[in-house]
Order: sequence, then C-alpha cells, then structure tokens
Amino acid sequence: MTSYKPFPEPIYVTRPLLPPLEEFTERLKDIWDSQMLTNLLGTQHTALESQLQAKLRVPYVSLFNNGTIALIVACQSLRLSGEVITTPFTFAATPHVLTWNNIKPIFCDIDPETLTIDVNKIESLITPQTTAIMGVHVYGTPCEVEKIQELAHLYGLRVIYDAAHAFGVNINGRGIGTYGDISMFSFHATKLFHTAEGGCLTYQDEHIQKRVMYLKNFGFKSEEEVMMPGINGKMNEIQAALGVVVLRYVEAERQKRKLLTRVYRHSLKGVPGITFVTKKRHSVRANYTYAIIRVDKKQFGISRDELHEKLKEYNVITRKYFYPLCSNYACYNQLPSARRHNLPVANQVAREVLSLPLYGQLTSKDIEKISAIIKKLKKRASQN
Ligand code: T4K
Repeated sequence: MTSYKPFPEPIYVTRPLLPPLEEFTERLKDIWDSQMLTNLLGTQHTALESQLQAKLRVPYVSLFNNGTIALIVACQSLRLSGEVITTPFTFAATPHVLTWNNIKPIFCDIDPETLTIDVNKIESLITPQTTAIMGVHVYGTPCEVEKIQELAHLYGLRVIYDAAHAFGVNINGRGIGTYGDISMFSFHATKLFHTAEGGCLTYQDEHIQKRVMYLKNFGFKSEEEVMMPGINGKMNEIQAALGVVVLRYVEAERQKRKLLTRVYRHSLKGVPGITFVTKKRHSVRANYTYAIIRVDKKQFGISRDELHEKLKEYNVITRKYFYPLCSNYACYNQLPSARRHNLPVANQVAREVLSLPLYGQLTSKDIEKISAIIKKLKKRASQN
C-alpha cells in the first residue's frame, strides 16, 4: 500500500555523492604534509587530471575552479569574438560566458526530441560576425555533433560544447569531450561527478593545451614571463583530492541512478500528460544525471508549475531546469534572436519541463512513492 503522507524530510532534486569521509581525510593528510594547498603541479591535481583523461576518454584535460570560468577561458583560448550561435535552453552560465567575452549570443531554437540546439536552424543564423557554435549537451543528451561539425567546416567556425551535464557520456565508445574544439564539464556539487565546485576543459590540440595553461594561470609562463592576460582558474588541491575520491564511486552512483530512472519510467508509464525526456539512443552511453519529465497541462489536468508547487506539500522539491529560458532574461530579451516567435520549441519546452529528484541515496520505494503522488495529483485534477 503506497503512503501519500509527505516525506518526513525534504527530498531535494539532487544530493551530492559523498564518499566515505575517511578516504577524503586520508588524502587531506597528504596535503597537510606537503603544505601545498594549490598548485598546478600538485599531487592531487596531477592525479585527478590523469584519471579523468582515462575516464572521459580524452587526450587532454585541464582542471578549473568551476565550470563557468573554464568556459570563459575556452572562448578566450579560441579568440572568439563577434557572434556565437547557442541554445537558449540551458543554465544562465552558457550565454553569460559569451557576454563576459564581449560576444553577442545568438539564440537558436532547439530540437523537439533531443532538446539540444536544432542543427537545421543554425545555418540561417550565420553572419559574417559569427565565429563559433556553442552547443549544450543538455541533461547529458549529446547534440548532433557530426552535423554541427560539418556546418563548422563549411563556414570556418569553431565549435565549443558546454558539456556541464555530460560527465562520462560516450557516443559509440567515443568520449563526448572529444567532439568540437573544446568541451567544458562542470564538477559542481549537483553533478554526477563533482569536486564541490570545479570543472574542466577537454580538447585534442596541444596548442590549445598551451593557451589554456597560460590563460588559467594569469598568463604566466615562468616567474618572470607573462604571455597573455590570463585569469585565476586553478583548481586547488583540496577540490582535486575530493575529486580523486569521488571518482572511485561515480560508476556505482551512475548504476543506482540508472536503476532509479527505470523505476520512474515504469511507475509513470502511461500517465496521460507525462512524458520522459529524452528517448534512449543505443549509440549513447547515458549518465543518468537528471530525471526530467514534460507535463502537458491539457492531458495531465494541471500545469508543470502547479505540479511543482503541489509536490512541495509532500516535501518533494523539484526544479524547473531550465525555466526561464535564457533568451527571456532581461539582459537578453532585447536581442532579435531572442524573440519568442524565433524560438517556439524552446519556449514551449521551458514551460513543460520538471526535474524530479534523482540521486543514489534514494531508494526504489522513494521513487515509487513520488510517482504515486504524481498519479494521485493527476486523479484529483481529473475529478475537478
Ligand atoms: N552550463 C550548464 C549547462 C550548467 O548547468 C552549469 C551549471 C554551468 C554551465 C556552470 O557550471 P558551474 O560554474 O556551476 O560549474 C545548480 C548549480 O549551481 C549549477 O552548477 C548547475 N549548472 C545548475 C543546473 O544547477 P541551482 O542553483 O539550481 O542548484 P542549487 O545550489 O539550488 O542545488 C540544487 C539542490 O541540490 C539543492 O536544493 C539541494 C541540493 N544540494 C546542492 C548543493 C550545492 C545539496 O544537497 N548539496 C549541495 O552542496 O544551480
């Protein structure tokens, strides 16, 4: 018998993967002994970088203090300017990074299936000022990487991927971070793999490696030589140590989330007005970072916003990732590309998506209960 009583404690949209504390303190001891708290060649930093190369299946990894700074440096390292075509259906950081580089974001609508940038709509947005395409593998779903690359080759553009959500995602065994010129992964506490705050860039070109190294460390080449105006993007040893320990448990966390995702899909199957985002593609190794549904008010009876509010009464704290749409922010809504009629799919999707709780500490029973509450709310809506 399912209980519809509220959960005794809030069930948040996510909880960080917390490895056994002793494993972390053991590494902290090494840091204390070395007295090296932050250093590009620190033991923890070096260990994490090389372990991530293997995990992400990429030739180069450069660690950062957070994903946003990493993405700012990615744009700098390719010397992007003018206009960059991107998606409005993303976290605020994506377009903000362009603005911080004095680049105008040009918003392109999204594909209704994958919710990533619609490759069929990119070409008409290319102008003489366009220097790059910035795709986002939103919720870990890969963009149409091959088609984007073809367009980039044809028009002489760079490609950057915001892979903040895509840790460990592969396409036919190839690391997602090997597509385009540069990819950025976020290691924020809310991500599958994390270092509390943090991130990295991945790329294939050793020249990019050099520029990124300078740019994230004030432009220093040596104590007395500054090559370019860099920033402080360094990940510290404590973050890196946490990363080394979290990495040991990340596959187990992924497996738990995979199972819980199955339970959600099974429990909510056939509920009118609820669909799961997005369809599984066989070529893609997913990471199960998010459990996203779309709520169709007509069929479900109540809107996404109402469901979000009602679930709070049961201590289920969902999030509307990604609402509002970036193109509707006050700082961007004056742009011609941001007009709603240019972005019909993105505007509709942003009104319908809801991120349900998903993290390894939850049990199948918790997921069944959340699903049962959603079904109960549907039933109640149908009776009114
Ligand atoms: N590009 C994309 C596409 C991104 O999604 C992001 C970040 C970035 C770029 C930038 O990367 P970073 O610079 O952040 O590395 C969160 C995160 O702050 C942000 O990293 C993330 N995307 C975004 C999607 O979500 P909030 O404000 O929605 O999350 P917050 O802090 O409210 O956390 C959600 C829930 O998680 C909390 O209600 C409780 C739980 N939580 C959170 C934290 C931080 C914990 O239990 N423990 C924790 O330590 O933005």
